Parts: sequence; C-alpha cells; structure tokens
Amino acid sequence: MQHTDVLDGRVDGEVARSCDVVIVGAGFAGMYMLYLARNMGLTAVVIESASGVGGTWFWNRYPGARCDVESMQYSYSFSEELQQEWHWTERYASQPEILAYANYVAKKFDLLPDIKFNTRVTRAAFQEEESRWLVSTDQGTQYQAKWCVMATGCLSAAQTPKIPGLDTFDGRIYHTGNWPHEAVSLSGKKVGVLGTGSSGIQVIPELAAQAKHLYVFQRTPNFSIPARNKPMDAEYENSWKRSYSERREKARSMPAGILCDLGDKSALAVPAEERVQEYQRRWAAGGTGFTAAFADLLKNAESNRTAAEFVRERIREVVKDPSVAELLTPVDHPIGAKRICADTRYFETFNRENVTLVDLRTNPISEVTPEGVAAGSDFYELDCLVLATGFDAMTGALSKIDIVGRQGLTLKEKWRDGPNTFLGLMSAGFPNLFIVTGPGSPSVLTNVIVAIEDNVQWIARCIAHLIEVDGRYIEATQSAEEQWMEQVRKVAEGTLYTQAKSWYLGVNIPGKPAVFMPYVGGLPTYQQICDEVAVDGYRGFSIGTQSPCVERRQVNA
Ligand code: N01
Repeated sequence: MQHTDVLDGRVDGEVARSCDVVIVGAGFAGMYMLYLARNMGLTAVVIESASGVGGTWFWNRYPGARCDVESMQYSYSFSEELQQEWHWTERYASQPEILAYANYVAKKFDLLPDIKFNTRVTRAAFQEEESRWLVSTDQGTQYQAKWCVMATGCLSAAQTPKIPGLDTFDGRIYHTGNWPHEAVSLSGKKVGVLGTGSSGIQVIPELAAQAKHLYVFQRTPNFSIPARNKPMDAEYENSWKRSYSERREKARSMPAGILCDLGDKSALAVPAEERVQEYQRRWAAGGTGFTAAFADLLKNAESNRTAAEFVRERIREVVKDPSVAELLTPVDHPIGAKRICADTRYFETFNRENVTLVDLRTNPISEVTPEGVAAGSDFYELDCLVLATGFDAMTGALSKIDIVGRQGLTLKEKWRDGPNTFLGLMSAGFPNLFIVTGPGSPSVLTNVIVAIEDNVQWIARCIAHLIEVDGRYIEATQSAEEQWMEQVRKVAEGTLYTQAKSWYLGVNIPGKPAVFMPYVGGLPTYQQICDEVAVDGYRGFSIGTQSPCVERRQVNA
C-alpha cells in the first residue's frame, strides 16, 4: 500500500504532501471515501481535527446519546462481511457502541495509517494552473491533491448562543455536541440545561437521574415519540442478517433510505377511529416511524394536525402537573416539520421532584452571572450548565474553513445568501471539490449512512470517469446549480417543512440566511437524478482536459 507521506513535493517553497485525494473529516463519510479511493488505487489522506474516527459520534458523548435509526440499518452496507460479523446489542445503538463500530471499521479496513488526527484544516485553495487543491492545516502542514472531498458532516459545528455573561459563569459549562471525554459527575449538583431539541430530550432524563436538582430552560417545546429502545432480539438480528442485501435494497427505495412501515393513505381518508388506532400502534411500537403513519402528514396541514393532537394528548396524559404539561406541549409547528425526536422517559422526567421546567418564552434569560442564570424575575443558582443548543447545520463546518475556488472566489462569499450546489455535491466556481451530503442533498432527512454511501460512490465513480477521459477538472455549471436549487426550494415549499423555525432552514443561527437546505424529494428520486446525470456524461457539469485558467486564456486569446 502506498501511503501519502512518501509523496512529498514542494509548493511555494513549502513542503506539501502530495496525493490524489485529500479528504476532510474521518466520520462515516470520510472513512468510506478513503476506503473507496484506496480500492481505486489512488493515494489519499484524511485530515481530522479529533483524536479518533467517528465524526459526530466522536464528539456527542453526552449521557443518553443514541441513534434514532435502528442499529440494523444505521451501519455501512458496502461490506457483506462487515454487516454479518458486527453485532449490535440494542434496537437503537448508543453513542459508545456506534463509536466502537467506527473504530472497528477503521481497523478492519486498515484506514488509520492514512488519517492525520488532531489536525484541523484551516484553508483549501484551488490552484488554477495545476488544477490542484492546496489544503493547509493548523499544524502547519500542507497537502496538495487533485481532488478534495469535504466529508465534514451536517451536524458537526456546535452552536453556543451569545448570552450576556455566559463567560462569567463560575461553574463548568458543557455542550452536548462537544462533551468531555472524562467522566462528568453531576451528583449532588444543581444543574441547568438549555435546549430541548433531540440532544436536550436525550440528555435531560439522564441528568435528572444524577443531579440534585435539574432546571430545564425551554424556549420551544418539541414533539417526541418514545423510542422504546430494548436489547437486540436475536431472532430479529438473524432475520436481518439472513437477507441483509435485499433489505438494504428495499431501504434504498424508501424516501428516507430507511426500511419502514410507510403508510400510503391520507390521514383524512380513514375514519377517525382507525386513524387513532394507527397512531396508537405506532406510539406503542416506538421510534420516529410514527410520522410515517400516513402518506400526507408532512404535506397536508389538516392531516398533520391529527397526528400532532394525538401526541399532545399523550403528553398531557404522562405529565402530572397540567401547567407543566401545557408548557411541554408543542403548538407552534407541524409535527415532523422540525426533526422529530425519539426519547426514553423524557416527558416522565418532568414528574420528578428534582426537575423544574423554566419557560423562557415568558421568562427570557436576561443574563448569566458567576452564580447562575437570571430568567424573568427569577434567579437560578447553578453548579453547572449544559448547553444542548444545537449546530450550525449543513454549512457550519464548511464555513469554518477558508475555501477559495477559481479566481479567488471564497465559498463563504458565494454562499452569503444561502448555500448553492448542484445536487449537494459540487458548487460552481470550485472545481474538483466534492461535498458529501452537502446542502441541496437529502442528507439529514435520511438514514445518513445510506446517503453518505450513495454520495461517496457517486464521487468515486466521477473520479474514475475523469481519470478515464483524462479530465483535469470537473465543475458544476452555474445554470445547473441554479436550476437545482430552484428545484430544492420548490419541493420544500410543497411540504410543511418550511412552517417550522428549524435548523433545516438555518434560522437557529443568528444572521444565517433562511434557506431550506436539504432536498425533500426523497432519496430514491435524488439518487436516480444523480445516476442519470452521470450516465448522461455528467450533464450539468463541465469537464476540462486543461486547467480552467489555460482554457480561459485560450477563450480570451
Ligand atoms: O439541536 P436543535 P440538537 N436560548 O437545534 C435551544 C441530530 N441529533 O442538538 O427551538 C434558548 O434541534 C433551541 O430552542 P428553539 C438531529 O438531527 C440526533 O438538539 O430555538 N434556547 C432548541 O430547543 C437533531 O435535530 C440525535 O427555541 C436556545 C435547542 O436549543 C439535530 O442533531 C440526537 C438558544 C437546540 O435544538 C440537532 O439537535 C441528537 C438560546 N439562545 C441530535 N439557542 C439522534 O440521533 C438554542 N436554543 C437521536
């Protein structure tokens, strides 16, 4: 195996390690990209800021962190041997188990020698003359590569809100998206938690079980369905393993890339009693499949209301104090329009004596002081504060890197009014720069490992094509990109997704343009378009056999 270190060359007097592909990020996308690149006989290096593989599962180590896609599905499908030999112990895998799986994969496929850990990419600049990317890191190292793949993840840039006085707080502040590696003991402590999205909903029951008292600072209540997690059933696991490839194929034909029981009727097409029975059945089964009960739950507001009301009733049933139940009941958005949460005894937690719900809508936080949090006319003395405040999703990790394309164009500048890509895979002006599960792809609306595998395979196939035709560069055309983004916008507008103030829209980040980022047209449709584009000679992309600036000079001559 040829590793990148032996291929050093000089760029502007500096030693830059040279390889075919630079991959940024060693999560599930980066690892698979490395695997495929090496299988193609390419030299590749992965640059990763963490000290280990796993991406989001490396960082999100908070108590209760767990996947909401069943573990038999939330795993790679590219290796039959891997999917047969790995054993998941629970219906929904916990973060430590997913991280163990990522490490197992890295070891099994000997990926570690080509991953540079503890190294953050700070800049990636396209060198037009050579048609190569020069990638610089915070360790002072540089890598020069023909192709650069951003495998930076959709939910990897943790968001810390700007709250007056936050930095004066005397106790420890933890962010769920960047949880310490060492054990955190909260027993006997007064703990505050800010945020009630998926992370908050998972961490709150765990914190309540440890803390002396837990104050939950809630701005917006969320819909959540009991996960009903349980130990893996041996027969269930075996049934998957007996027909893994057929089931994976079926999963790929479903909108979210998840094999599930997808209702095909309108919620309004069945009698009320039957509808409620269906909701009850799904509520008892647990998990996010609840919102797949009827075909139009995310298209028709009236249908959606039936599901939302069912969940609201369950909240009122579980939470004993009616005023607390009312505060926990979401009313400002359709169910599923924000990412639906899956929980383990979340609403029940508010029946505990050591838990207080603080409604920030009526009592906004005015400041954090060294001793605690001031909200409305009340003051909450705290020993530590947990921020479950989410991520600068889909674009955050990319915008932390100074990405410079053709003629000095920066990605930050280009995406100032919202991200623009063709198929989420490439952005015009940035030749040979691929994005895995980028904005404009179904990504976060799917079993993301499926979306990752499909994107990475498309990129590998594209690179193979470029090698075959002696292409020096590939670049999305402006017009293909504009048409695609219009398509992304249009399909989103035909749904209820745009009716929630969600991170899908970017509105959780002050100043971020409100643009609905994922493609909601479903994974099969998206994949079909990607395949057709490739078969059609990469329609919507321009491929050049000379560097872009040589071509420009020839056109201008
Ligand atoms: O983040 P979020 P998350 N003052 O953005 C609140 C995936 N994930 O980390 O809604 C007060 O959803 C904010 O309030 P509001 C999954 O895709 C998956 O929980 O803006 N509150 C909200 O309550 C998920 O959707 C899994 O009013 C502030 C919360 O913080 C995505 O990651 C587990 C605030 C942020 O919720 C993100 O989830 C975990 C402020 N200044 C995560 N700023 C599973 O697989 C923010 N908030 C199960």
